[in-house]
Amino acid sequence: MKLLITGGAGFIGSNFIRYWLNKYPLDTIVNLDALTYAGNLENLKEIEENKNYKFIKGDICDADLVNKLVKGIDLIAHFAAETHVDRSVMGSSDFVRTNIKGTMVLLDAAKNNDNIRFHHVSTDEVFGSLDSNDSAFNERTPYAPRNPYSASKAASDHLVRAYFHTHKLPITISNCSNNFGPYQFPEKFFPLFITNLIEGKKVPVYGEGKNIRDWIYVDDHNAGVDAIIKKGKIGETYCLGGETELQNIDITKKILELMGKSGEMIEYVKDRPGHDFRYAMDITKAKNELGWEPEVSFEDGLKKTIEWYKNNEEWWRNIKSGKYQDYYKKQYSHELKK
Ligand code: NAD
Ligand code: TDX
Repeated sequence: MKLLITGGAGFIGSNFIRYWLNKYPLDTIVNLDALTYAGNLENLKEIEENKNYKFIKGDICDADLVNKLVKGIDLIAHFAAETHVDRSVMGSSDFVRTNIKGTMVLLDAAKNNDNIRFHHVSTDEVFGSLDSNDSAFNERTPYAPRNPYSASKAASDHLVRAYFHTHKLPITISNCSNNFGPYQFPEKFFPLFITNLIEGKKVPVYGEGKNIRDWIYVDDHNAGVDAIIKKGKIGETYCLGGETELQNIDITKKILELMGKSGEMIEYVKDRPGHDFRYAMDITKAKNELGWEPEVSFEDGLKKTIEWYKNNEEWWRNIKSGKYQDYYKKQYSHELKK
């Protein structure tokens, strides 16, 4: 199979490419990524020489480029997005552009080229926010996004389904809960907290730290996407999650404990505006129809993740200092001059 992966230089996409080439070494992957602040080719260093892998620096909103790249492709797995909720609070435009327009450009290219199979990677945030006693989200939960990031992802999901109904494009969608693991950009909760503690800095807990997320180790998410690609029914949506609901403050205390730090390292800071209280996923459909379920326990995943950040200080220190982008300036200077 020949796959076009979008956003493969980011956190989940780079883990997906490694996972896929490891499991299906005869498949070919083209990775289209704009290398925004969140994209980092260091994430894929060990496979850059693989003859079945090719990187293209480009924007998913560039219809000419996308139309060229989809020729001969069997499947698009669409990971590219603006993903950080706090950034979407500061400004929506990149989110609307990449997440909505970019998805539309990819859908059009797929539709106009022999109805290429299209898998869209989405999030549990499109369903909104749960109270403590509400049932977990499932595939029939009405959409109720509450921040510009989730609103833009919700719009992209609707577009993907619209192309299935209107143009018979063979699509599938996954809505997954919060991921953690190696190569996550250190603006997100886990890598920010772990790297701050290695640096001897405090960790900023929003509000009282009572908000709840359902955490899944990144490889389990990618195994779920794999299961949908191989066994999912065309036109269907699958909810994926780790079945591990935890309050932010409890995770913070666990990270402090595993890293041998005291509660004095916690700094309670101003809450995120419109901070969704709780996300939780009911993954019964994926379990029953795909035979998929998460395999990595939260405790094991957290230990592996902390170890990874301890063993890869150069990777995240280059990001925190901004040095990682110097590489692209050299490598792609001809394009940046345009
Ligand atoms: P990320 O921010 O780490 O990576 C996003 C990647 O997309 C980067 O490499 C970036 O350069 C690229 N990109 C951004 N705009 C682009 C554009 N216009 N053209 C081409 N490339 C572009 O994101 P992530 O956490 O790996 O998330 C990947 C996908 O999974 C997203 O669609 C996100 O909504 C979804 N998701 C994430 C989580 C999570 O917890 N991180 C959970 C559920 C779903
Ligand atoms: O410094 C922080 N302090 C803090 O208390 C940060 C960065 C986060 N938090 C809290 C906010 C959330 O309740 O931790 C929780 C997790 O925050 P994020 O890592 O920013 O994730 P979240 O907002 O839940 O969204 C994530 O999961 C769904 C991803 O960023 C999305 O891309 C994905 O779709």
